[in-house]
Amino acid sequence: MKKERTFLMIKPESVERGNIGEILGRFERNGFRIVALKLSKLSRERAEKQYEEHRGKDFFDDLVSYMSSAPTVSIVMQGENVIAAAREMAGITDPKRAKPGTIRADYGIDVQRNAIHASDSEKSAKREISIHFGQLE
Ligand code: IDP
Ligand code: MG
Repeated sequence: MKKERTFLMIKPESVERGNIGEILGRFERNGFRIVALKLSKLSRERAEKQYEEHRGKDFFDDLVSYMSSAPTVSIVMQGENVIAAAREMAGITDPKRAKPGTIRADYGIDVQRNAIHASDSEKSAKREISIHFGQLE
């Protein structure tokens, strides 16, 4: 078991609908610890950086507009195997197809407004933490 850090983002619709506490609570109850936390409205530039790998896809512009349209919560979460665990807890991209009990199944609306972002690898986690928090302790 490896102590890791991952980057999570609670997406605009979940912030608007008052689901921040519910979503963060799931991580805390699973033994993970918040090491950085920020509520902010992303600039277009920062949202583009976050989703750089999807540039050129048909949903990219819409996704960037959406993610920079209203406040989001950026989180660095720490714990054993947290990168894979957070992806598991989030569920697959489309909330309608995500496993019951996952965050996306419970709180997501559609494939774009799917409640949460979670880094998909150690490399992505490092890159995303630095985009949103710069250098952390
Ligand atoms: P992931 O968040 O499960 O890793 P990705 O394929 O990396 O999914 O896509 C990043 C984000 O882009 C998704 O979480 C979702 O908000 C959005 N997205 C992905 N595919 C589509 C799509 O087909 N239509 C609209 N939005 C999409
Ligand atoms: Mg992804």
